Amino acid sequence: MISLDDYIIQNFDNSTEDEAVFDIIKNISSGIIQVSEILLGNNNKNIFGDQGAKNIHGEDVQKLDIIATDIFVKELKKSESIKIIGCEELDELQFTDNNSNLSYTVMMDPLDGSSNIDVSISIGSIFGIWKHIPGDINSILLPGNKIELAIYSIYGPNTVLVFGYKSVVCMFILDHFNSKFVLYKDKIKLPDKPKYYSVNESNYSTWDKNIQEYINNIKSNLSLRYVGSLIADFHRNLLKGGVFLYPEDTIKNKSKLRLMYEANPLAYINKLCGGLSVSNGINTLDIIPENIHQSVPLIIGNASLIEQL
Ligand code: P6P
Repeated sequence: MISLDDYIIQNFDNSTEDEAVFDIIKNISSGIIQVSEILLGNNNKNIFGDQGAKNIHGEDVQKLDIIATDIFVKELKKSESIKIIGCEELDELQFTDNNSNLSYTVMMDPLDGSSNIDVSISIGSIFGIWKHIPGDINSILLPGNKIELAIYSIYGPNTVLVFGYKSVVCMFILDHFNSKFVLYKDKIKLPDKPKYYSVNESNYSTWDKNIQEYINNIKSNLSLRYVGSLIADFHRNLLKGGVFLYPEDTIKNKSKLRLMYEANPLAYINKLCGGLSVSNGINTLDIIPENIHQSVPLIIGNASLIEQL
């Protein structure tokens, strides 16, 4: 089985860009291994539960949210090309003192699905990486269609790393004994025949009527699977085919999922696998961001299912 490092060496060229991206993937993969080992370790009692604070979105911060944030910020700063870090758990952008001529911005959700930590349901980490023009403030918040690299991990029955770069999506599984990722599948594409739909149906009354009709129509041909971790629901649907929805609450006029570090990286990977993602009727990847923590409705999965909407 081919390791992550060997796969990259064999498939990336030795351009300065590919070398910078390789370095970012390696440092993020190191952070994923550290988070995975904490979850599997025997000191779990220290990582469960609330940290006692609330994040910018008013959500209870879990202890592991902070642990994961610290791990990934430390690892990202090792990459000379990373200049700016945005994070769900950090109110403001962090600027590194790296001084390479290539410059990247990382937007991350260090631990998605943290309400599932203490009930042993899969959680994960999500990263979107954009090129940044030093000194150009307008190149910090870019739309998802400008993403250079997207990565996510799943901490579940096994630890998975998926990245999308140039036109390819690859999946690796962690060999815990040797602490290295090995290739499971590359050139991943959504299956033609979707199997699942994923949505919190308890919110039905808050949805736009078009969404209500859409769900009523698709449910007869699909099975419902919803675990409450975006990353786990998305990953299952990417491999088996399906659609995930977190529609806008039209009564409170608010959406839950974050554009920059949840919707965009997954919409980018989904697109490379032949899928489609929409938010309020437009392609998620085309949304011009207004701030790092903005929320959007998200409907993402097989293009054939999204086009029905
Ligand atoms: P609800 C986890 O907190 C999260 O942000 C996503 O990972 C997940 O899809 C969603 O919230 C679940 O939200 O309202 O269905 O519990």
